Amino acid sequence: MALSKKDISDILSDIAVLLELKGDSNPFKVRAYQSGARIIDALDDERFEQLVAANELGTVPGLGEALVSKIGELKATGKLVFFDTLKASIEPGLVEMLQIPGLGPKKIKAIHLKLGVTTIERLKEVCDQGLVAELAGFGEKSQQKIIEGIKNREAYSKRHWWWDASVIAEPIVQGLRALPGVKRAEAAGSLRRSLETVGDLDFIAASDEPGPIVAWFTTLPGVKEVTAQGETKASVRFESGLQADLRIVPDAQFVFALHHFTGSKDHNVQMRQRALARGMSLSEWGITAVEGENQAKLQKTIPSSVRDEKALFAVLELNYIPPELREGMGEIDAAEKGELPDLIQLSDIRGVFHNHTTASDGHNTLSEMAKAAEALGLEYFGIADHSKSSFQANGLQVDRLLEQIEAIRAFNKSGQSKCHVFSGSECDILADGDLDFDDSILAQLDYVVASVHSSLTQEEDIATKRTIKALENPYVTMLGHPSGRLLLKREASKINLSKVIDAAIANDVIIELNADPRRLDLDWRFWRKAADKGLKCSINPDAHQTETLTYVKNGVGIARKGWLTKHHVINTLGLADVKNVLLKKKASASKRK
Ligand code: DGT
Ligand code: CA
Ligand code: CA
Ligand code: ZN
Repeated sequence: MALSKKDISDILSDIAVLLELKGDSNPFKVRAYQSGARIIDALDDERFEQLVAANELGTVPGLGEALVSKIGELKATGKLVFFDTLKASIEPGLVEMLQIPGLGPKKIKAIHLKLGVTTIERLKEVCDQGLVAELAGFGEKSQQKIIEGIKNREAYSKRHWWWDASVIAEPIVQGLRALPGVKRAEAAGSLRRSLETVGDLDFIAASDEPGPIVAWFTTLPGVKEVTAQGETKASVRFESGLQADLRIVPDAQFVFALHHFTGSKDHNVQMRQRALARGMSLSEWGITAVEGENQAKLQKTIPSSVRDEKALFAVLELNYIPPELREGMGEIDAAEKGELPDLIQLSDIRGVFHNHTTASDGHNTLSEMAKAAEALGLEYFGIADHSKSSFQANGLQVDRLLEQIEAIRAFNKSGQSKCHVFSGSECDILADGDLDFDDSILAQLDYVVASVHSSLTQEEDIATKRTIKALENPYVTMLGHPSGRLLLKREASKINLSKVIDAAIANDVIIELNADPRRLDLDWRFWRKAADKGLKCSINPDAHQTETLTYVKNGVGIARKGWLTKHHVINTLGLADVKNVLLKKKASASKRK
């Protein structure tokens, strides 16, 4: 991806800041980068590109040889070894401190040298102890400002689970659409792309009278602060720290704004390049013919009105690309060849596995859960309470598991619910890869979800072997939350997921896409390739109460990001077919015994 003029000047300013932070003894060097950034900013885009192409940047007054060669390297490779080395040579904590308002490189350097501070946590401690106020050039006031800055940074810089963001966004979209004068409104950005976490919300509305819409948006309930306000746009911050941008455009521009602000950035860059290659210029405002010999001809091929995204993609000779795929990861190529997948939809889901009840750590009983599943229109409902080693989650001992199997049989017989209940277990994979129940017990279940809940800090080869050993147990139907990550909270375990995926395929084991908004595990980035190799997916809500069965929606969004169709996902099968799949697995298990 070619770097823009702005990208390059940003990097030059960053270099100046980093040099200062590092305490480079040559102030001229720092200034050379600062002024280099300013000089480039002042050139107009086209002139800059021409100079680069003609190798004539050196003729610009103020740009020395060193800078010219660095810009050349950035243009040619998209990287700068000098910049990367410089960054790597500085404590990352110090670089992070630059994000705190009022803290520049000089002050950070002073705090680092005098108090030995290298992390933001430690910085907070020394501020709380009053040590920063005592440093020369600081004082009480600037210390207080740093404390405030750290607090705000925690609240505002954090990303949010997609689910939480969508709960806030949905009523806003509905509210916008209901306003008089709003012709169309949509949420864009990472939320629309169904990314697992969301930095901020982006709304686009079509209207000729933006004033009242801005007023409505900035006074929404829950708005804690209006961070920006203009005639056609506004930004607000909600109690949770989540920020939201609104842009209001004329209806004719809506589709271009929607496409642009849906992103991703990588997708947009590739779309613009494709447009340019065809003599067209695509932006958030519209699509036009670039000046030149073909201009007149092109003007005729570009329709006078592009009303929806399907039409926009068609101008660039592409099939419609669903937002979830717009990550710049091959979707444009596939759209050109007509090879985009027919993505799974929420309505394809016919049942759900991996749910908990009051027998372990769930909040609702078997019958409450089954009836809630029935109310959602599901044909089957799988229970998978924790096994005995998960004592912190009230895991079931063998006798309680056998009782539950009986209770489920009785429930199915009673005809209380049209939803068929499968008896399963979320069976712990013990530290050595053995399962928490003997095969003779597992054989009595309809299915088994095998999950790791303990010894999460094993080294990669041990963790990988442990999980693969569990997959080789013929009674294991599916692998639960394979990486063990908790988004924004806990890193994934060290485990080689590519090897785990291959082992799952070899052993005819399904891998779950755990749809709990905090997990979304297996990550979408693995699914496309894995599914191509033959891996089957189960979208599992891991519900611990009736209300969270709807997490399946989050799981479907992530499955779509992973290019999955309904044929890859086992719980799109109807009851009879799914029963067959489970019976076949059990039959092959008993044969192998
Ligand atoms: P987020 O908010 O961090 O979860 O991610 P996004 O994708 O919602 O990013 P955001 O809110 O900064 O911007 C929304 C979209 O606007 C982004 O996906 C693509 C577009 N966009 C923003 N900045 C740029 C840019 O510098 N270049 C291009 N080509 N597109 C941009
Ligand atoms: Ca966003
Ligand atoms: Ca935004
Ligand atoms: Zn679990």
